Amino acid sequence: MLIADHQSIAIAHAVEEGFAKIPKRLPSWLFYDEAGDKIFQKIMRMPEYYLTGCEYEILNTQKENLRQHFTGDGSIFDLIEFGAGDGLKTEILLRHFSEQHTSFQYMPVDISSSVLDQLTERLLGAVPSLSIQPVNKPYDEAIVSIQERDHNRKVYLFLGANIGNFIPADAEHFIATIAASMEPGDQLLIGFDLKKDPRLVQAAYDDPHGITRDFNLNLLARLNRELGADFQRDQFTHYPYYDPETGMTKSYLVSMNDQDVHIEALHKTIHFKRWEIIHTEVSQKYDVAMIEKLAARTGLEITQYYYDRKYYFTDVLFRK
Ligand code: AVJ
Repeated sequence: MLIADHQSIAIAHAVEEGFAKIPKRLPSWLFYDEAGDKIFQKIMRMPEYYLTGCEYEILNTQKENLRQHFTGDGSIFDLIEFGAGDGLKTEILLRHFSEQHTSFQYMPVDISSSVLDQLTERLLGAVPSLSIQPVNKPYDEAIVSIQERDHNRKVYLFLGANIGNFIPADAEHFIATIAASMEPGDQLLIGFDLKKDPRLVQAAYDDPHGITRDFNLNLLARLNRELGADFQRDQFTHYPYYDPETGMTKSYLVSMNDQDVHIEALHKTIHFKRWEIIHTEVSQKYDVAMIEKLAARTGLEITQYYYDRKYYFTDVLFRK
């Protein structure tokens, strides 16, 4: 039996909307259920997925520089993070800041309370002196409610190339929303994956182990589990495509046959033509010109670019 809680109603809406589009699409936030979180951890550990290692390197090498920028005039700051995930990368900063007796409170933002609970428990175990205030709200609501809570300086984190899941126009819109709430002296650190040898990007999303394939196909398994759908995963194939001209990687699930799929929660049968696609994800790669344009259009100034040794990735510090 299907249970109509808030979460599955939101999923049903998103799926109904996505499948009505041409081409069909599913939103990439749907990847992250319990099974998807586990597969994503595996992705982050595979050698082809260079992004994670690059950002670890940057944060480890630059943690003191970042601390000095964040500390500013020495007044307490709120460190607000969107999409912390398992928090392993942020932990590098949190641990260092605590060791240096930096005056800040950590505010991870997530719409999933179970993700926040797990993160809070793990970080308090790893960094016992940490002051942590989880914010269980959508990003836009969180930005407003944190403003109302205290008048501390704000430092926003959006790491892990999560911004890549937005098409550039939506990325601009999201950054503009943060920028609008920033006061002079507030800062924002964003992780961008950079354009590079197209073969390396392609391999990161089309790994030979089939882990990214499983990640993509888990969407269908999730719809089977949560919406009572009857997708057959061997009837769809994972196809990611990197376009070095635009820097955009698009991931698809391609229907290998003409088929009907019934979705119980929607009381609907969806038809897929042979070789019809479902667009499931965008992973945008940037260059410096694109980042400068983003800054200019959102009214932010760039303080510093931090790179890994190979120049595959950059964490960029912005200020108002
Ligand atoms: C978590 C959005 C940064 O786009 O690289 C990894 C997700 N998708 N492999 C990315 C992902 C396929 C990832 N982000």
